[in-house]
Amino acid sequence: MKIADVRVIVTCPGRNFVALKIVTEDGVSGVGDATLNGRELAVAAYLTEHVVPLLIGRDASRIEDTWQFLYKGAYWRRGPVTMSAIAAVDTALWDIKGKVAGLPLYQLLGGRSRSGVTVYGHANAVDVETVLSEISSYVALGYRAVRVQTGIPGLSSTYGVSDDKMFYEPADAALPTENVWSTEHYLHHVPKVFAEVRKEFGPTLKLLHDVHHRLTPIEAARLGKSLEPYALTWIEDPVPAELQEGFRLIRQHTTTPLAVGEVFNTIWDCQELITSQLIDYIRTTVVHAGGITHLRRIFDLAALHHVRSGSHGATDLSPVCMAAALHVDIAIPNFGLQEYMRHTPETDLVFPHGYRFERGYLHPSEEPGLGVDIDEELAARYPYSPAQLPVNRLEDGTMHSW
Ligand code: KDG
Ligand code: MG
Repeated sequence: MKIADVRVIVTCPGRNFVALKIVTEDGVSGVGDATLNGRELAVAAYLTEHVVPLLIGRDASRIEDTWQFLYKGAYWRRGPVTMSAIAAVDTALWDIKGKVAGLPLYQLLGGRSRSGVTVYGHANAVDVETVLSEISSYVALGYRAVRVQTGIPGLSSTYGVSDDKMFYEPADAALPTENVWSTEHYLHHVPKVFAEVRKEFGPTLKLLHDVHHRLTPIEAARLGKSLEPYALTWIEDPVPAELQEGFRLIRQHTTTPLAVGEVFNTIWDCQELITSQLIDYIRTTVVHAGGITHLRRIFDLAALHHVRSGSHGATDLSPVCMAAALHVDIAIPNFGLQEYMRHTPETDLVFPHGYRFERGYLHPSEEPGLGVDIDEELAARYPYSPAQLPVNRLEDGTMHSW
Protein backbone atom coordinates (compact mmCIF):
# COMPACT_ATOMS: atom_id res chain seq x y z
CA MET A 1 0.00 0.00 0.00
CA LYS A 2 2.42 2.63 -1.25
CA ILE A 3 1.81 6.36 -0.89
CA ALA A 4 1.27 7.80 -4.38
CA ASP A 5 0.29 11.41 -3.73
CA VAL A 6 0.44 13.91 -0.86
CA ARG A 7 -1.23 17.32 -0.98
CA VAL A 8 -0.78 20.23 1.44
CA ILE A 9 -3.95 22.35 1.45
CA VAL A 10 -4.09 25.84 2.96
CA THR A 11 -7.56 27.33 3.23
CA CYS A 12 -9.31 30.16 5.06
CA PRO A 13 -13.05 29.52 5.42
CA GLY A 14 -13.28 32.22 8.13
CA ARG A 15 -9.88 31.36 9.61
CA ASN A 16 -6.71 29.71 8.31
CA PHE A 17 -6.31 25.94 8.30
CA VAL A 18 -3.60 23.65 6.94
CA ALA A 19 -4.69 20.16 5.94
CA LEU A 20 -2.73 17.23 4.56
CA LYS A 21 -4.19 14.65 2.22
CA ILE A 22 -2.34 11.39 1.61
CA VAL A 23 -3.48 9.10 -1.23
CA THR A 24 -2.27 5.51 -1.73
CA GLU A 25 -1.66 3.82 -5.07
CA ASP A 26 -4.96 1.92 -4.48
CA GLY A 27 -6.80 5.24 -4.25
CA VAL A 28 -7.43 5.19 -0.46
CA SER A 29 -7.05 8.67 1.04
CA GLY A 30 -6.52 9.99 4.54
CA VAL A 31 -6.56 13.51 6.02
CA GLY A 32 -4.58 15.19 8.78
CA ASP A 33 -4.71 18.60 10.44
CA ALA A 34 -1.49 20.69 10.44
CA THR A 35 -2.87 24.03 11.63
CA LEU A 36 -0.67 26.13 13.92
CA ASN A 37 -2.50 29.36 14.68
CA GLY A 38 -0.63 32.41 13.34
CA ARG A 39 2.21 30.24 11.94
CA GLU A 40 0.25 28.21 9.38
CA LEU A 41 2.60 28.80 6.46
CA ALA A 42 5.64 27.63 8.42
CA VAL A 43 4.05 24.18 8.84
CA ALA A 44 2.82 24.16 5.23
CA ALA A 45 6.38 24.91 4.02
CA TYR A 46 7.91 22.29 6.35
CA LEU A 47 5.51 19.71 4.96
CA THR A 48 5.91 20.71 1.33
CA GLU A 49 9.67 21.12 1.32
CA HIS A 50 10.85 18.52 3.82
CA VAL A 51 8.19 15.89 4.48
CA VAL A 52 6.17 15.26 1.31
CA PRO A 53 9.23 14.11 -0.71
CA LEU A 54 9.98 11.54 2.03
CA LEU A 55 6.49 10.09 1.91
CA ILE A 56 6.10 9.27 -1.76
CA GLY A 57 6.59 5.53 -2.26
CA ARG A 58 6.53 4.69 1.49
CA ASP A 59 4.25 1.97 2.85
CA ALA A 60 1.14 3.75 4.23
CA SER A 61 0.48 0.91 6.68
CA ARG A 62 3.71 1.55 8.66
CA ILE A 63 2.43 4.29 10.97
CA GLU A 64 4.83 3.86 13.89
CA ASP A 65 7.85 3.49 11.61
CA THR A 66 6.89 6.62 9.63
CA TRP A 67 6.49 8.55 12.91
CA GLN A 68 9.94 7.46 14.10
CA PHE A 69 11.42 8.19 10.67
CA LEU A 70 10.09 11.76 10.64
CA TYR A 71 10.95 12.40 14.33
CA LYS A 72 14.40 10.84 14.54
CA GLY A 73 15.27 11.35 10.89
CA ALA A 74 15.07 15.16 11.07
CA TYR A 75 17.82 15.18 13.75
CA TRP A 76 16.31 18.50 14.96
CA ARG A 77 13.67 17.25 17.36
CA ARG A 78 10.40 18.60 18.71
CA GLY A 79 9.02 22.13 18.34
CA PRO A 80 5.48 23.08 17.26
CA VAL A 81 6.21 23.29 13.51
CA THR A 82 7.88 19.87 13.26
CA MET A 83 5.43 18.15 15.58
CA SER A 84 2.35 19.60 13.81
CA ALA A 85 3.73 18.35 10.49
CA ILE A 86 4.38 14.88 11.94
CA ALA A 87 0.88 14.95 13.46
CA ALA A 88 -0.73 15.61 10.09
CA VAL A 89 1.05 12.64 8.49
CA ASP A 90 0.28 10.38 11.44
CA THR A 91 -3.41 11.33 11.51
CA ALA A 92 -3.80 10.79 7.76
CA LEU A 93 -2.16 7.35 8.00
CA TRP A 94 -4.51 6.32 10.85
CA ASP A 95 -7.43 7.49 8.69
CA ILE A 96 -6.20 5.28 5.85
CA LYS A 97 -5.73 2.31 8.20
CA GLY A 98 -9.29 2.67 9.46
CA LYS A 99 -10.66 2.86 5.93
CA VAL A 100 -8.70 -0.19 4.82
CA ALA A 101 -9.94 -2.12 7.88
CA GLY A 102 -13.50 -0.87 7.29
CA LEU A 103 -13.66 0.30 10.93
CA PRO A 104 -14.08 3.66 12.67
CA LEU A 105 -10.72 4.62 14.10
CA TYR A 106 -11.73 4.15 17.75
CA GLN A 107 -12.16 0.42 17.08
CA LEU A 108 -8.47 0.21 16.15
CA LEU A 109 -7.60 2.01 19.40
CA GLY A 110 -9.27 -0.65 21.52
CA GLY A 111 -12.96 0.17 21.12
CA ARG A 112 -15.30 2.23 23.26
CA SER A 113 -14.57 2.97 26.91
CA ARG A 114 -17.67 5.20 27.22
CA SER A 115 -20.89 6.02 25.41
CA GLY A 116 -20.12 9.66 24.60
CA VAL A 117 -17.41 12.31 24.95
CA THR A 118 -18.27 14.95 27.57
CA VAL A 119 -17.44 18.38 26.19
CA TYR A 120 -17.17 21.86 27.65
CA GLY A 121 -18.20 25.04 25.91
CA HIS A 122 -17.08 28.64 26.39
CA ALA A 123 -19.36 31.05 28.24
CA ASN A 124 -17.83 34.49 27.96
CA ALA A 125 -19.03 38.05 28.40
CA VAL A 126 -17.75 41.43 29.47
CA ASP A 127 -19.71 41.39 32.72
CA VAL A 128 -20.99 38.87 35.25
CA GLU A 129 -24.68 39.38 34.51
CA THR A 130 -24.21 38.58 30.83
CA VAL A 131 -21.95 35.63 31.51
CA LEU A 132 -24.68 34.09 33.69
CA SER A 133 -27.07 34.19 30.76
CA GLU A 134 -24.38 32.76 28.46
CA ILE A 135 -23.93 29.84 30.88
CA SER A 136 -27.71 29.32 30.88
CA SER A 137 -27.64 28.94 27.08
CA TYR A 138 -25.02 26.20 27.35
CA VAL A 139 -26.96 24.44 30.10
CA ALA A 140 -30.08 24.61 27.91
CA LEU A 141 -28.14 22.85 25.13
CA GLY A 142 -27.29 20.06 27.57
CA TYR A 143 -23.68 20.99 28.40
CA ARG A 144 -22.46 19.53 31.69
CA ALA A 145 -19.25 21.56 31.73
CA VAL A 146 -18.70 25.24 30.95
CA ARG A 147 -15.58 27.37 30.81
CA VAL A 148 -16.24 30.83 32.24
CA GLN A 149 -14.31 33.97 31.21
CA THR A 150 -15.35 37.57 31.85
CA GLY A 151 -14.03 41.05 31.28
CA ILE A 152 -11.91 42.48 34.11
CA PRO A 153 -12.96 45.91 35.44
CA GLY A 154 -10.10 48.33 34.73
CA LEU A 155 -8.86 46.41 31.66
CA SER A 156 -10.15 47.32 28.21
CA SER A 157 -9.94 43.73 26.92
CA THR A 158 -8.94 40.33 28.19
CA TYR A 159 -8.35 36.80 26.96
CA GLY A 160 -11.42 34.72 26.19
CA VAL A 161 -14.01 37.49 25.89
CA SER A 162 -15.37 38.38 22.48
CA ASP A 163 -18.51 39.10 20.49
CA ASP A 164 -18.41 35.96 18.32
CA LYS A 165 -19.52 33.71 21.13
CA MET A 166 -19.35 30.11 19.96
CA PHE A 167 -16.55 30.69 17.43
CA TYR A 168 -14.18 32.81 19.56
CA GLU A 169 -11.20 33.53 17.32
CA PRO A 170 -8.29 35.33 18.97
CA ALA A 171 -6.12 35.66 15.81
CA ASP A 172 -7.90 38.87 14.93
CA ALA A 173 -5.47 40.94 12.81
CA ALA A 174 -2.66 40.64 10.26
CA LEU A 175 -0.31 42.17 12.83
CA PRO A 176 -0.73 41.36 16.55
CA THR A 177 -3.27 43.39 18.51
CA GLU A 178 -1.79 44.71 21.79
CA ASN A 179 -3.71 43.95 24.99
CA VAL A 180 -2.99 45.36 28.46
CA TRP A 181 -2.79 43.12 31.53
CA SER A 182 -2.98 43.69 35.28
CA THR A 183 -2.62 40.71 37.62
CA GLU A 184 -3.94 42.81 40.55
CA HIS A 185 -7.22 43.67 38.77
CA TYR A 186 -7.57 40.05 37.63
CA LEU A 187 -6.97 38.37 41.00
CA HIS A 188 -9.36 40.78 42.69
CA HIS A 189 -12.19 40.10 40.23
CA VAL A 190 -12.20 36.39 39.30
CA PRO A 191 -13.30 34.91 42.69
CA LYS A 192 -16.30 37.28 42.70
CA VAL A 193 -17.35 35.95 39.28
CA PHE A 194 -17.30 32.33 40.42
CA ALA A 195 -19.15 33.15 43.64
CA GLU A 196 -22.02 34.47 41.50
CA VAL A 197 -21.86 31.55 39.07
CA ARG A 198 -22.03 28.90 41.82
CA LYS A 199 -24.88 30.77 43.56
CA GLU A 200 -26.87 30.74 40.32
CA PHE A 201 -26.11 27.22 39.02
CA GLY A 202 -25.61 25.12 42.16
CA PRO A 203 -22.88 22.60 42.99
CA THR A 204 -22.90 20.09 40.11
CA LEU A 205 -22.26 22.03 36.89
CA LYS A 206 -18.58 21.55 36.01
CA LEU A 207 -16.90 24.96 35.91
CA LEU A 208 -13.55 25.69 34.30
CA HIS A 209 -11.41 28.78 33.87
CA ASP A 210 -8.44 29.54 31.60
CA VAL A 211 -5.74 31.76 33.10
CA HIS A 212 -3.84 31.62 29.79
CA HIS A 213 -0.27 31.53 31.15
CA ARG A 214 -0.40 34.92 32.94
CA LEU A 215 0.51 34.37 36.60
CA THR A 216 3.57 33.46 38.61
CA PRO A 217 3.35 30.24 40.67
CA ILE A 218 2.61 32.07 43.95
CA GLU A 219 -0.05 34.23 42.25
CA ALA A 220 -1.58 31.09 40.76
CA ALA A 221 -1.54 29.48 44.21
CA ARG A 222 -3.47 32.48 45.57
CA LEU A 223 -6.00 32.21 42.73
CA GLY A 224 -6.44 28.48 43.31
CA LYS A 225 -7.02 29.02 47.06
CA SER A 226 -9.49 31.83 46.48
CA LEU A 227 -11.49 29.61 44.09
CA GLU A 228 -11.62 26.56 46.38
CA PRO A 229 -15.10 27.41 47.79
CA TYR A 230 -16.50 27.27 44.22
CA ALA A 231 -15.08 23.79 43.43
CA LEU A 232 -13.83 24.34 39.90
CA THR A 233 -13.08 21.31 37.72
CA TRP A 234 -9.82 23.03 36.77
CA ILE A 235 -7.89 26.19 36.34
CA GLU A 236 -6.00 26.00 33.07
CA ASP A 237 -2.50 27.19 32.16
CA PRO A 238 -2.08 29.12 35.44
CA VAL A 239 1.60 29.85 34.68
CA PRO A 240 3.82 29.66 31.60
CA ALA A 241 4.81 26.00 31.69
CA GLU A 242 8.35 26.00 30.32
CA LEU A 243 9.39 25.42 33.95
CA GLN A 244 7.50 22.28 34.93
CA GLU A 245 8.79 22.61 38.50
CA GLY A 246 6.73 25.82 38.85
CA PHE A 247 3.62 23.69 39.31
CA ARG A 248 5.03 22.11 42.46
CA LEU A 249 4.67 25.41 44.27
CA ILE A 250 1.05 25.90 43.14
CA ARG A 251 0.25 22.34 44.16
CA GLN A 252 1.60 22.85 47.69
CA HIS A 253 -0.94 25.58 48.32
CA THR A 254 -4.23 24.66 46.71
CA THR A 255 -6.64 21.79 46.04
CA THR A 256 -8.10 23.50 42.95
CA PRO A 257 -7.32 21.03 40.12
CA LEU A 258 -4.78 22.09 37.50
CA ALA A 259 -4.84 21.61 33.73
CA VAL A 260 -2.10 22.39 31.23
CA GLY A 261 -0.78 21.31 27.85
CA GLU A 262 -2.24 23.10 24.84
CA VAL A 263 1.16 24.51 23.84
CA PHE A 264 3.06 21.28 24.54
CA ASN A 265 4.47 19.29 21.61
CA THR A 266 5.79 16.10 23.18
CA ILE A 267 5.72 13.84 26.19
CA TRP A 268 8.96 15.50 27.33
CA ASP A 269 7.09 18.78 27.93
CA CYS A 270 4.85 17.14 30.52
CA GLN A 271 6.88 14.21 31.83
CA GLU A 272 7.66 15.81 35.22
CA LEU A 273 4.17 17.29 35.54
CA ILE A 274 2.63 13.86 35.06
CA THR A 275 5.03 11.58 36.90
CA SER A 276 5.14 13.87 39.96
CA GLN A 277 1.35 14.28 39.85
CA LEU A 278 1.65 18.07 39.69
CA ILE A 279 -1.40 18.34 37.40
CA ASP A 280 -4.82 16.74 37.15
CA TYR A 281 -5.56 17.13 33.43
CA ILE A 282 -3.21 17.04 30.46
CA ARG A 283 -4.56 19.12 27.54
CA THR A 284 -2.30 18.13 24.65
CA THR A 285 -3.86 17.74 21.21
CA VAL A 286 -3.61 15.47 18.21
CA VAL A 287 -2.40 18.29 15.95
CA HIS A 288 0.24 19.92 18.15
CA ALA A 289 1.55 16.86 19.98
CA GLY A 290 2.65 14.62 17.15
CA GLY A 291 -0.61 12.96 16.13
CA ILE A 292 -2.61 10.05 17.45
CA THR A 293 0.49 7.87 17.93
CA HIS A 294 2.24 10.32 20.26
CA LEU A 295 -0.88 11.61 22.00
CA ARG A 296 -1.74 8.08 23.07
CA ARG A 297 1.75 7.71 24.49
CA ILE A 298 1.20 10.87 26.59
CA PHE A 299 -2.23 9.75 27.75
CA ASP A 300 -0.92 6.28 28.65
CA LEU A 301 1.80 7.83 30.82
CA ALA A 302 -0.86 10.08 32.35
CA ALA A 303 -3.10 7.09 33.13
CA LEU A 304 -0.34 5.56 35.27
CA HIS A 305 -0.22 8.71 37.41
CA HIS A 306 -3.94 9.48 37.92
CA VAL A 307 -3.87 12.29 35.36
CA ARG A 308 -6.82 12.56 32.99
CA SER A 309 -7.06 13.99 29.47
CA GLY A 310 -8.68 17.37 28.85
CA SER A 311 -7.88 18.02 25.24
CA HIS A 312 -7.71 21.47 23.73
CA GLY A 313 -10.42 21.95 21.09
CA ALA A 314 -10.38 25.62 20.13
CA THR A 315 -11.66 26.86 16.77
CA ASP A 316 -8.12 26.91 15.38
CA LEU A 317 -7.98 23.11 15.53
CA SER A 318 -9.79 21.99 12.38
CA PRO A 319 -12.66 19.48 12.22
CA VAL A 320 -10.01 16.94 11.15
CA CYS A 321 -8.28 17.34 14.52
CA MET A 322 -11.62 17.26 16.35
CA ALA A 323 -12.64 14.04 14.57
CA ALA A 324 -9.31 12.42 15.50
CA ALA A 325 -9.52 13.66 19.10
CA LEU A 326 -12.98 12.13 19.54
CA HIS A 327 -11.77 8.68 18.48
CA VAL A 328 -8.99 8.92 21.08
CA ASP A 329 -11.34 10.35 23.73
CA ILE A 330 -13.89 7.58 23.37
CA ALA A 331 -11.24 4.84 23.59
CA ILE A 332 -8.79 5.77 26.36
CA PRO A 333 -9.41 4.73 29.98
CA ASN A 334 -8.39 8.09 31.51
CA PHE A 335 -10.52 10.51 29.50
CA GLY A 336 -11.47 13.66 31.42
CA LEU A 337 -13.07 16.35 29.25
CA GLN A 338 -12.89 17.59 25.67
CA GLU A 339 -13.05 21.28 24.80
CA TYR A 340 -15.55 21.99 22.04
CA MET A 341 -15.79 25.28 20.24
CA ARG A 342 -18.00 25.35 17.18
CA HIS A 343 -16.56 26.00 13.76
CA THR A 344 -18.19 28.45 11.38
CA PRO A 345 -20.68 27.04 8.82
CA GLU A 346 -18.10 27.72 6.05
CA THR A 347 -15.52 25.59 7.88
CA ASP A 348 -18.03 22.77 8.39
CA LEU A 349 -18.70 22.77 4.62
CA VAL A 350 -14.98 22.68 3.71
CA PHE A 351 -14.46 19.80 6.17
CA PRO A 352 -17.57 17.59 5.93
CA HIS A 353 -17.64 15.40 9.03
CA GLY A 354 -19.74 12.77 10.72
CA TYR A 355 -19.21 13.56 14.40
CA ARG A 356 -22.24 15.02 16.18
CA PHE A 357 -23.18 16.89 19.34
CA GLU A 358 -26.05 15.67 21.49
CA ARG A 359 -27.03 16.92 24.95
CA GLY A 360 -23.52 17.73 26.18
CA TYR A 361 -21.74 14.85 24.47
CA LEU A 362 -19.88 14.57 21.18
CA HIS A 363 -20.04 11.27 19.33
CA PRO A 364 -17.36 10.20 16.84
CA SER A 365 -18.41 9.16 13.36
CA GLU A 366 -19.15 5.48 12.75
CA GLU A 367 -17.74 5.67 9.21
CA PRO A 368 -14.45 3.84 8.52
CA GLY A 369 -11.39 5.89 9.49
CA LEU A 370 -11.78 9.35 10.99
CA GLY A 371 -15.11 10.14 9.33
CA VAL A 372 -14.00 13.55 8.08
CA ASP A 373 -12.82 14.83 4.70
CA ILE A 374 -11.77 18.03 2.96
CA ASP A 375 -13.64 19.41 -0.05
CA GLU A 376 -10.59 20.57 -1.98
CA GLU A 377 -12.53 22.53 -4.60
CA LEU A 378 -14.39 24.49 -1.97
CA ALA A 379 -11.19 24.95 0.09
CA ALA A 380 -9.50 26.55 -2.94
CA ARG A 381 -12.16 29.26 -2.93
CA TYR A 382 -10.91 30.51 0.48
CA PRO A 383 -7.30 31.71 0.04
CA TYR A 384 -4.93 32.19 3.00
CA SER A 385 -5.39 35.48 4.84
CA PRO A 386 -2.64 36.59 7.28
CA ALA A 387 -3.80 36.61 10.93
CA GLN A 388 -1.83 36.59 14.14
CA LEU A 389 -2.57 36.09 17.83
CA PRO A 390 -2.53 39.17 20.12
CA VAL A 391 0.31 40.12 22.45
CA ASN A 392 0.07 41.35 26.03
CA ARG A 393 1.79 44.20 27.86
CA LEU A 394 1.61 45.23 31.52
CA GLU A 395 0.24 48.68 32.28
CA ASP A 396 3.80 50.11 32.22
CA GLY A 397 4.43 48.65 28.76
CA THR A 398 6.45 45.56 29.76
CA MET A 399 5.84 42.55 27.48
CA HIS A 400 3.87 39.81 29.26
CA SER A 401 2.61 36.36 28.26
CA TRP A 402 -0.61 36.46 26.26
O1 KDG B 1 -4.52 29.57 19.08
C1 KDG B 1 -4.58 29.81 20.45
C2 KDG B 1 -5.89 29.28 21.00
O2 KDG B 1 -6.08 27.95 20.63
C3 KDG B 1 -5.94 29.39 22.50
O3 KDG B 1 -5.79 30.72 22.88
C4 KDG B 1 -7.28 28.86 22.99
O4 KDG B 1 -6.46 28.78 25.22
C5 KDG B 1 -7.25 28.40 24.38
C6 KDG B 1 -8.23 27.38 24.76
O5 KDG B 1 -8.13 26.90 25.88
O6 KDG B 1 -9.10 27.08 23.96
MG1 MG C 1 -6.41 27.46 26.90
